[in-house]
Amino acid sequence: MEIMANIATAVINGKAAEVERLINEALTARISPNTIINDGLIAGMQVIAERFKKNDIYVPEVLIAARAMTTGLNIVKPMISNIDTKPVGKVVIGTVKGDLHDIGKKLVVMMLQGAGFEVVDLGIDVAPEKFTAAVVEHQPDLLGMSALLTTTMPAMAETIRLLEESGLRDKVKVIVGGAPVTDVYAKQIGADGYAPDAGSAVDVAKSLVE
Ligand code: B1M
Repeated sequence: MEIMANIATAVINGKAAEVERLINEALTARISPNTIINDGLIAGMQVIAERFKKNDIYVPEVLIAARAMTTGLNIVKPMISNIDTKPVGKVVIGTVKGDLHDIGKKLVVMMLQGAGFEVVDLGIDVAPEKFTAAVVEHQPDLLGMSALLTTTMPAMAETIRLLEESGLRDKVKVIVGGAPVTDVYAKQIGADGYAPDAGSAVDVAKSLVE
């Protein structure tokens, strides 16, 4: 559908006002909010995720596209509460204890939302106890942890240990990331997945909920 392709292109180009105009046009043409989200907004963000992963674009373009997508989501979200949109999965995410870096984590959150995940963002400096309490409260499919400091990486292992001790480890898949984190480290601490960037985080998250 041409109008969906145009919405996706407007997201890719970060044109929030254009996204708004096209969505209103689509709604007037009685296109469902669900179609607008999946075939317009998310389709656009998928292209952004791919380009970001390949280093064809950088953080500012991702943020601008994400802002355009959010503008669109805010228009259609109130209309979808009672219809058939089911999130791809639920993710609880946070930057680990002692760590205040959140730019990368925010990108991961936006990409996950763009791919259709429901995300509960616990913010920064999240203690293992807070992560486990959130797993009990929100019952997510995935728990995501971000760390940017070598000194805070061990908090990821602590959180996984606490999940095990609390009998929650088999209830949730754990995905980790952040500049100093590696695939080897992720395996060493018993995480289920590792992603080097926000685009790959979506791929890993999807593969873990399948
Ligand atoms: Co800090 N800092 N910082 N810092 N900071 C680094 C990380 C550092 C590498 C700079 C350096 O020395 N070269 C260094 C860490 C050294 C180390 O431990 N190896 C460092 C340091 C030392 C510190 C302080 C200790 C400095 C001081 O006070 N002496 C201090 C610590 C504060 C604390 O956390 N307790 C500190 C503070 C800060 C600011 C507050 C000033 C600011 C953070 C602001 C904020 O986030 N709101 C800051 C910044 C901006 C940086 C740098 C410059 C940039 C980080 C960033 O945002 N990158 C950073 C240097 C660098 O990385 N080159 C540095 C852009 C972002 C898009 O990338 O976060 O890697 P990134 O996220 C990527 C991937 O990693 C991945 O996807 C993202 C998008 O592709 N990813 C995930 C991230 N989380 C993921 C989770 C996933 C999957 C993928 O699954 C759940």
